[in-house]
Amino acid sequence: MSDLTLREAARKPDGVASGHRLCAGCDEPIVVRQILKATRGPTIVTSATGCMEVGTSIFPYTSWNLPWLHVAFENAAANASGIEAAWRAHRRKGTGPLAKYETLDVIAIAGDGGTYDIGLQALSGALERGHDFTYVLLDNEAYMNTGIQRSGGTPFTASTTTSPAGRVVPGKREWKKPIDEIVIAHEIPYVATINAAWPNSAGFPCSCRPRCQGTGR
Ligand SMILES: Cc1ncc(C[n+]2csc(CCOP(=O)(O)OP(=O)(O)O)c2C)c(N)n1
Ligand code: SF4
Ligand SMILES: [Mg+2]
Repeated sequence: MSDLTLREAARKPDGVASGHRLCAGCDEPIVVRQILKATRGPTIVTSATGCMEVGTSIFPYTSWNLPWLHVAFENAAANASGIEAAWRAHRRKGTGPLAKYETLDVIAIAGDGGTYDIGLQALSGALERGHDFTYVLLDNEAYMNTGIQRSGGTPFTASTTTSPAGRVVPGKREWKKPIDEIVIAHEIPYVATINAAWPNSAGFPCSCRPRCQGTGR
């Protein structure tokens, strides 16, 4: 269970403002808001491209009420690693803009295309090195914002523009990649699947962080 009650969460400011350009009814900004409510702060977010990114950062506007970095499609986890390593170096040397922060919540956000496929190498490296950040996979099961192409996260037989279902082929011919098992195999302290319908489940991955830090990973 999260230490954060719904009442406390409701009183905290939103990390993502309304007025973004994601589809009406999209749950991605809801989930991200819930996760950001559970951070201790200060918080830095870095996003690979995807619906959540392009829908919140159309120039000259931004929906982000906290430091937020765009990063290339393949390296959200590498960027988060670098931010966390920079903070540790600043703390160690006692100098630099991050030196004054006793805690820093670093959040990397990427879609299924940016995680199951193109960002997997950066994610695996970051997990293996044991960087202290929270990685949020927003799994809508296809490359959605570029026109619904199939990804490694698209389920078996799903019809997409690059795996169209027809009389001969029933849709995607491959199974959904077991990303949770791949991540768990790196022996990191905490992995969870979350759902916008259960706000405390979204808050938990971040509010458990102080306890996870004791593991040294
Ligand atoms: C290296 C690279 N290849 C392709 C693109 C084009 N591109 C931008 S977003 C995107 C799809 C992202 O899919 P996913 O990660 O699942 O996020 P979603 O749009 O579904 O939220 C693609 C192919 C890019 N920006 N960079
Ligand atoms: S296509 Fe993208 S913005 Fe629209 S509902 Fe799906 S995830 Fe949200
Ligand atoms: Mg996707």
